[in-house]
Amino acid sequence: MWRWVTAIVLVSAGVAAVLLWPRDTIASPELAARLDANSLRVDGMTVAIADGDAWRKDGDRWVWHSHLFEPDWYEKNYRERDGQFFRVADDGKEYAIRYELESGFEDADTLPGLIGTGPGWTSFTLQSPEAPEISDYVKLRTSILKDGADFKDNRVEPTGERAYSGKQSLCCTAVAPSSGMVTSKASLDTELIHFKRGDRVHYSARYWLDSELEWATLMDLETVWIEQHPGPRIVVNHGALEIELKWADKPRWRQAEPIQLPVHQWVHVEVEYLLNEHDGRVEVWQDGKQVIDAAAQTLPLADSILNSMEVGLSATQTDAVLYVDDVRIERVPD
Ligand SMILES: [Ca+2]
Repeated sequence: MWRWVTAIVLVSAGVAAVLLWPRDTIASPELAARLDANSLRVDGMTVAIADGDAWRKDGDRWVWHSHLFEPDWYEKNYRERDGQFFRVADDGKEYAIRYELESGFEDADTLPGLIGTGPGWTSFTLQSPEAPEISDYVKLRTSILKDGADFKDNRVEPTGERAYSGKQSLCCTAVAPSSGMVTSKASLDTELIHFKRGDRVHYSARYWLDSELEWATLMDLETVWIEQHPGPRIVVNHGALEIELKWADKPRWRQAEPIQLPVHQWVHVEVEYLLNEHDGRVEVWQDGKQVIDAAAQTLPLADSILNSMEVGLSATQTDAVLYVDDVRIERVPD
């Protein structure tokens, strides 16, 4: 089943990076010429990517920096038949990819019931002080799904406590990260989606905040084929919406005059991305009012496929409780 496959994919990514450590740490003249033709500035460094590896310019040499992705990730993980694209899971099963997904969280009254191709969610992430490392939260996920185990400190679950539509919404509860942790997470995730360069992607959801969020992310679109899973995300910074591309220098698009997200009431958040590694666009609406409209880089690389969505508290720096309802993501015409 998909749920186990997703967990396996996440664990194996780190191992692959170690096994594929390249022998040469200085680029050959042939490779250097390719790198020179495609360099960019990140963090004050000149870097370039070739065949899945990142290289850093050091004087007139290119020095190997890190392994970012498998060069054959697409051939390994996707199939095309009669114009239909399929994602190939680790067990060889094929899943038709989707250009739209919606959820009102009415399918089940417990978290495991939301996981599956029917409801549309394939995993969840509960990274917290009681499950701080990848191995901890993968183990927790397995025990919740397989053994019916209870949550630890963070929770993500359908609730009848409040709803924007129907009888339920998704409630995400997270405690602040402890020292040494980068972030705390309580999100519901799916890898059934598929958006690429040139696509216009519209996201709409209703949120209810229990308190003002100091710094948190409400939705991440990611490619899982590059280390650290880069992609654009919806950020709440000191209570106001902004957009960040989690990649390289992490460019951000903020409101000129930030409007606070209301607390203790439903608020409608909509985001539209035109996907491009240079000349994309990002638009944000809060309760129907446009608050951001900017030219933006919205894809890490030209061939990146955004195949994962995390909804809920995909990151938070403080204790937080968030309700989400009527999530919809879709590819829309220009
Ligand atoms: Ca609902």
